Amino acid sequence: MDVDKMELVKAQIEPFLRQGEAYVRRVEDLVRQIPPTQIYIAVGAVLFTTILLLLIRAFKHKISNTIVLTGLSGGGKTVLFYQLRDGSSHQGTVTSMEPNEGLFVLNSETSKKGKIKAVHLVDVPGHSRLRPKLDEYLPRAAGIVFVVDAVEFLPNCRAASEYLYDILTKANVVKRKIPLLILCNKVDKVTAHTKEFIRKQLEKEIDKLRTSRKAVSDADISNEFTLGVTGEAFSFSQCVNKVTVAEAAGLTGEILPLEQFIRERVKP
Ligand SMILES: Nc1nc2c(ncn2[C@@H]2O[C@H](COP(=O)(O)OP(=O)(O)O)[C@@H](O)[C@H]2O)c(=O)[nH]1
Ligand SMILES: [Mg+2]
Repeated sequence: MDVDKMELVKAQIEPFLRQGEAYVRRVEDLVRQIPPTQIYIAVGAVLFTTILLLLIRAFKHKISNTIVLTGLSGGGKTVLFYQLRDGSSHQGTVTSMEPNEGLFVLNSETSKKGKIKAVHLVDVPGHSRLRPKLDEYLPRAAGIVFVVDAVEFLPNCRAASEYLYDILTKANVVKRKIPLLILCNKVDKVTAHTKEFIRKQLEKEIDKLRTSRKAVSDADISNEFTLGVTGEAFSFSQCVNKVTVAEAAGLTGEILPLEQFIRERVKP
């Protein structure tokens, strides 16, 4: 009985098999009619496209989505971090919990449709004991945000300039030309200095630092890169890195220039 069934199935399948064979033969005939060069070209084109697509994918993975948020303590980094992530400053509600790292979609973009890329935001405080953390994150940063307190600027100008100088002379920052945004924060206060004023003061201070640091590095050759053009007053436009200046108020949520900078560096 089983044998009979098998025969029946065979008989049913056979016409299909024969059709298949005929089809394969037809394709073979067709292929034989095509000149071999055309086949080589076609195969080449397919291979080339495949390799290209694979390369693009590999390259896309390499593109960093890390933004480093840094600056002297008290500038408003933690508040900015919360504004970017949650759209609120969490003032009074969160006290001890200090975020220093997160992977998230910017709050202002959560309602947007389409492809949105999450941003890896790292808050690296300016304490010298945390500088190794900076060395860890800077090499793979897509952008650096240097937060400056625009209200308490003058007393901190020297320290901020020194910190900025250190960042802008780091080998991996210069070589990779990582763009840097100087964010003058707390402009909601009437006593805040303007970004033009802050930029000029920082440039003046860095100009002074250049002379003193050069003397040091000439002695023990420790500094990685020099800043600016010798014999000319320092300005950020001389930097290999693109340096821009913007204003913000993390506390009141005026952070559009910051979001634009991040989005420009971390493309979906
Ligand atoms: N007026 C004003 N105060 C701010 C602003 N951003 C932060 N602050 C205040 O500045 C202080 C330091 O902020 P924080 O985010 O902890 O600075 P961080 O040390 O850089 O992380 C806090 O008391 C904040 O409330 C702002 O945009 N405007
Ligand atoms: Mg903080």
